[in-house]
Order: sequence, then structure tokens, then C-alpha cells
Amino acid sequence: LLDMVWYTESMHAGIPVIILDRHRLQEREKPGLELAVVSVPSYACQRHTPLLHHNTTLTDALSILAENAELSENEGRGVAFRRAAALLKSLPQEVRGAEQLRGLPCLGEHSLRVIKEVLEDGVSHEVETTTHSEQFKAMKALTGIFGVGAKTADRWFREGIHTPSDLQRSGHTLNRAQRAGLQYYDELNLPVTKSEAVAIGQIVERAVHAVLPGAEIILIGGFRRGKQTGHDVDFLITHPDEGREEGLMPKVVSWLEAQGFLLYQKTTRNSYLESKEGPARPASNMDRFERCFSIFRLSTDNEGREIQTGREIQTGDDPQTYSPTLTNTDPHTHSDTHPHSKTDSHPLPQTLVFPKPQTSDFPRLPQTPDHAQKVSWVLGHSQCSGPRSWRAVRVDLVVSPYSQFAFALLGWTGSKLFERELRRWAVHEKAMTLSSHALYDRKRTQYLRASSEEEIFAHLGLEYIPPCDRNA
Ligand code: DCT
Ligand code: MG
Repeated sequence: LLDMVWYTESMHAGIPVIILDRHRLQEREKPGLELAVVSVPSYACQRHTPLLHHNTTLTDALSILAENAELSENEGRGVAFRRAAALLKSLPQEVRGAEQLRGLPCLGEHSLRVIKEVLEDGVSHEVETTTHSEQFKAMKALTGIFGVGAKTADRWFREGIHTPSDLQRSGHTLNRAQRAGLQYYDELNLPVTKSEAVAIGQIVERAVHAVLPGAEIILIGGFRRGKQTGHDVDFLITHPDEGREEGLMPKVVSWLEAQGFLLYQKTTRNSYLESKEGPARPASNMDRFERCFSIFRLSTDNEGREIQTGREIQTGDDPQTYSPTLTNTDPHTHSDTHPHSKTDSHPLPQTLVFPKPQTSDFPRLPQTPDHAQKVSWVLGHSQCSGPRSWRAVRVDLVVSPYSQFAFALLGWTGSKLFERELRRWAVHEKAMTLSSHALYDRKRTQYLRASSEEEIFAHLGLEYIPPCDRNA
């Protein structure tokens, strides 16, 4: 049978999952053979999804349709395309014909139609139409501005604004995030490399240890999953003595600002409170931690390598850019307060945890991230004459209490779809509520504690999936 096995998944609910290639079975004319189990787990959090996979042509097509649906605020449709793409990413071989997909979950009618078209004609008409559509191009360009979401972009598009340059000319009043987004548009749409992420990690480590020795800093998000580039760099910060992390963010931000490392920042307070009746439904999955959305100024030497020095704040810079803010509201809104904290200085060497580099012998790399392909809009004030010695990089910092650390780590490693699927699994299959803070068992009406990601997977009755296989 072995040469006919097309797909094997270690275990699903205790059953070995094997997919046999029906085609080859028929070719070999073995009528007596019975197909064993033909099933692939339907939740992405039950599957291993590596970064490099065999079906990039198909997943690229589905991702464009997903993005278009998300930009049109059709979340359900977007998720359906993302689920279909994630299924294809988890397959161990290239799909050559639609008949190979029979019986697989997550493939809706619409996705299957697109897949079939790409397999047969090399392209999908709908994908082609979408990528050439003026609205899609404009929405991508406008939401590519830091601080601009689909709703705002859509409003501007209807007013005839299609590009960041149009927006700049329009005279619209922009909030602080959007102004920074426009100012650093080109750079923020360049992928951040792994080595830039590492260089920023060293700066963040210096800042955190200067104000809280013994704190732990972990690179999260896409880089923890083994990605070599990202649209930003995400860090999770905690301290083994619970309570020591309280109020940490304003101190870190002050240190970074004093050293000239920040071009923009906005900090939100931790608003998470455990209640006896279980977690209330949060306004968003991500908004209850002490969190800082920032734009770093990463120095580079003449060859473009990252170096770690900051710079003195220069007169003439927008003073607002350098005022620390702490609010409890939407990170992309405008209200600023000034909660400056005193900075202590206790330099102490600590370990920074970075993911192992991902190795693979796959023949084709996945397509460059969308943001790398964005058109470079010429914005007067972001242009520079001659080589510049620094670049702007989006950095997200999150502080978590130690007791919530495993949940924060799991929730912030991603991918977004993997996280969504974990939460869906928890609710529908286990009657539990999972967030980046806690896991609540609704049947036993109690919180389930965990000090590692492995324990959370165990509570959820799931096989442990390592970060490099969460690229759904
Ligand atoms: N996240 C999530 N749901 C969201 C947004 C984020 O679960 N709506 C989690 C998963 C990833 C993590 O937060 C960091 O978010 P991003 O930086 O947006 O994602 P990424 O995977 O790091 O992507 P990139 O490599 O492009 O930064
Ligand atoms: Mg990220």
C-alpha cells in the first residue's frame, strides 16, 4: 500500500489518518482493497502547517481573494478562503488535480472552483480581475498606511483618494498614527528582515533590563514561527516575580525615547481582569495587555547593516512624535496623556530567546509578502538624498504577567488563522474559552492554569504543534 499513500497525518482523535491516492489505486486495479480512513483534521490547530509548502500557486490565489474579502469587510468570506489556503499549506505534496482533493475538509465550493481553474488554466479569472481592480489596489495602498483600517480607506476611496499621495494632497486631518504612517510609508512597507528583528531585539533587551533586571523578552509573531521577513517585529515581555512587570511599559518607552530609538509610540494599559463568572467577551482578542505600538528608528551603517546606536532627539523633529503617551483606548486614535515614569538603571545581562532558523529543501520559496510588492509612492518628506543611515521599523511590545505568560506566548505567536482556529476548537469542541490571558472551562466553571504552551494544548486535548508548524 505504501506507494499509494498520498497523505498521512500522525493521529486524529486516536485514529491514524491516511489518504490513499484513489487514482493510483484504480490504475493498479486492486478492487479487493478497501480504503482505510480518508480524513484530514478540519481545524488548522490539529494540523502541522510549515512555512514552506508545496502549493504556493494555489494558496497565493486564495490569499488574494481572502485579502479582498477582508478589505471589503466581508470577514466570513475572508476566513473561508484563509481556511482553504491553510488546508493546502498542510498537505505533504503538490496538488496536481482537483480529484485529489475529494473528501478533504475546509474546501468550500468557491475555493474549489478557484483551485480547479488555477490547476487547469494556470490562473483564476477572479483573481486576475481582483488584482487589476482599481478598488483593490487603492484599498491595499491606503490600508498600507499605519493607522488606517478598511473602513477609513473605503471612505477615502469613495472620495476619490486612491494613493497615499492623493491623501497627502487632500488636506484631510489625520491622527498622529496616520501622520507617522504617511511619513514613513515606503519604509514601513518594506519587509523587516530577520537580522533587523534581531538588532531591534537587542535594543529592546537593553531598554527592558535597564529598567527591570531579570525581565524576560521573547521574539513572538511571525519570526517565532520561522519567518525570515515580517511586516513588523513583535516582542513579549514578562518577569518571573509577578507584579514586577506592572507599569513597566512607560519606563521602557521613556528609556527608548531618551536614547532616540522611537519615531512614534502609543501605549495602552493592561485592562484584563479575571472574573469568577469567567471571561467576558473582549472587544478584540488583543486589546487587554499593556501594549506599545511603535515605530523604531533602526540605525544602519553605510552598507545598510543594522547597528544599535540611537541618536539624540533633534530640534526640528515633530515634538509630538517624541511625547510618551498612555491611553486605554483604540491604539489608532488620537487622545494623548503624559504618564512619564522615572527610569531606574540596573544593567544586567539576560537571555533573549530567538527562534531557530528554519531549514528546508523545498524547491520554491513562498511568494514575497504583499507589502514587499507595494508600489513605492513618492512622498516629498519621506524622500532622502543620498544613502540614509537609518530606517523606520514597526515594533509591537507586549507586557504580560508571569501567570498569563504561556497564554500570551501562544496567542501572540500566530498565525492569525491558527489562533482563530484554536479559539474555535476550544469553544465548539471543548466548551472552553481561550484568550491570550487565560483558558476557562465552561463546564467545570473554572480557569485552567498553564505554565507552558504544551500544557495549554494538553488542556485543549490537542497534539502539541510547535511554532514552526503554526503557519496556517
Ligand atoms: N494576532 C491575532 N489576531 C489578530 C492580530 C494578531 O491572533 N487579529 C496574533 C497572531 C500573530 C501576532 O498576533 C502578531 O501579529 P502580526 O504581527 O500582525 O502577525 P505576524 O504573524 O507576526 O505577521 P508579520 O510577520 O507580517 O508581522
Ligand atoms: Mg508580526
